[in-house]
Parts: sequence; structure tokens; C-alpha cells
Amino acid sequence: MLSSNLLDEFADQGYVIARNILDPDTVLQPVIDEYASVADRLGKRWIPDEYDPSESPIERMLQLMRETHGACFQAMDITLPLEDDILPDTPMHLGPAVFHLLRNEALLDAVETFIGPEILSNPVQHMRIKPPQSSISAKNKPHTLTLTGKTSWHQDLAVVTEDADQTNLVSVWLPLNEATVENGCLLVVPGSHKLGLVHHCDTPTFQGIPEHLIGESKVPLPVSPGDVILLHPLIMHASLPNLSDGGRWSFDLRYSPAGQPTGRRWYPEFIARSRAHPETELTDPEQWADSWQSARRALAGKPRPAFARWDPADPLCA
Ligand SMILES: O=C(O)CCC(=O)C(=O)O
Repeated sequence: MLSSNLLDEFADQGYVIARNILDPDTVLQPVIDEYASVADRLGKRWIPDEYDPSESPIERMLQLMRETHGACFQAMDITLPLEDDILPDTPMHLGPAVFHLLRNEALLDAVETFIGPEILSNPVQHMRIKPPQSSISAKNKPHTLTLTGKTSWHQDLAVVTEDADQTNLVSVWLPLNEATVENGCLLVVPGSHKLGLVHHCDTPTFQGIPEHLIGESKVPLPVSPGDVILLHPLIMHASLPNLSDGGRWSFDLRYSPAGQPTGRRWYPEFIARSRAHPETELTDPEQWADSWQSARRALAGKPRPAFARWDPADPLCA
């Protein structure tokens, strides 16, 4: 468990960094290895002539991103797309190593400190591979860039449906390689969670908090593999552009107390930890993958689930 100092810090600042709580060798390396296999599979399919399997896993993923102009990203993400049509074969990555990361004991211990012992894995979750900005072509779809480029200022509560406004959501952000100021680490406005939910734009040209509402003190959060950043759902945060010549690789996951709305009711949730009813925990990675596949079947070919929290024609965002 994290110390009560960290609880106080979270209440005051809206975020904490739990340093060195995940063992890079036993917890992160299996995820890296799993993605190396994903990259090899995608490489053979998408860019058989150029793909270089002798590169490191992150370089292989960057090569895929570069040569496919980001089109292969959906096959590496751990969710269905929010802004693309869902098809019966929309790809996702739902491997056992990712599932074990979602259920990692040390991670859940940290989460338990903030939201209690009945923990739901909330389906608002992404893997992000962020290529050097200089290698990103204009052929990338804008909404792929919101996940793989610089992220604009937002509060996480703004990207879930209103039924989750009272949900005790906690966001968990963890790097698989060094996240630095140069390669695009997270940026927060400490204390900004105390302002409540602020206005967001969601227009075709701009998504996020308008500049004039963002506080003055913007603090970058460089972190290392093994560290975990926990964010209050109302803290204003963004990420810097990747100005390095390497990649930035991370996961952002969300947890909320069992029984509270997730804010993405059309996607599957599962009990990651229950001290009261351990028999309700999902322990089988295949069942987790099946739950996403059945969501995909249910959603494929249908109008996209409505997410109309912010007016796309909002004059304040023009
Ligand atoms: O990883 C990033 O660049 C941004 C992540 C983020 O904004 C989030 O997890 O809400």
C-alpha cells in the first residue's frame, strides 16, 4: 500500500508518482515481448519487404507506425476505436501479458489506496506508442494522432459519459521506456482538479481545454519504467511533443470502484480485485479477450455509440 503521505499529496495536487512499484524484468518485460510478437505479425502482413525483425521491439513498432502512417496502430491498442467505425474484424491487441499487467498486484495495491478494495478495470484504456514528431506524416488520421502524438490539455472525466460524473475514477499511467521531457512525457497542472470539470472543446479541429482555462503552472512528469503515475479524474493534463529521435511507449489504464458507472457502458469492464468476493475476479485472459470480441460483434456495423458531452459546433471553440 502507498503511504498516507501519498494520499494527502493526491488530494492536494491531483496526482502522485509511485516510484519503482513495477518490476521491469518480471512485469514489464512480458508485455514488451508480447508486443514484439504483435509487431512481427503486423510487419509480415503490412510491410513484408521493409520490416526488420532484428530491431528492438520499440523500433519495430516505430517502423510499423512510420511505414503505415499510423494505420497499424489500432491493431496494437487495447480497446476498440472511439472515432472510427467498428467492423467485425477491427483489430485490437488483447494478449495475456497485457491482461496480467491490468491485474498486477502492486498496481492494484496502489489503486486500492485511492479507491478501495472492490476494483473494476474500467475499459477506458490505451497502449500508446509515440513516434518522433519529425517522423509523423500528414497521412496519419487526426484521431490516431490524438493517441500517438502530443496530447492536448484535458481532464479524464471529460472523455467519459455523464453517468460517470460521480464515479471515483483513477487513471494510471505507466511507461515501458523512459518518458522524458524530450520524448513527450505527461504534463500536469497541480491542484487543477479542485476547479471541477472545466469547459472542453470537441470540434473537428480542436479537442481539449481552451488555452485560457489552463492554469499557469505546468509541471512535466518524467518517469522511468517501473514508476506509475496516478491521476485524479479532474486533473488537467496533456503530453509534450516527442522531439527526440526515439519512441515513447506507455499504457494508460483506468480503475473505478465496482458498481459505479464506467463512462463507457458499451465496452466491457471486469472485476480486477475484490476483497469481499474474490470469486468474482476475472482471472482468465481469454475471457477478457472474449469480452472485447463480443463487444465488437455487438457494435460492428451499428452507428457509433453516441458521445455527445461537448457540442461539436460550440461557438466558444471556434
Ligand atoms: O500518454 C499521453 O501522451 C497522454 C495520456 C493521457 O492524456 C491520458 O492518459 O489521459
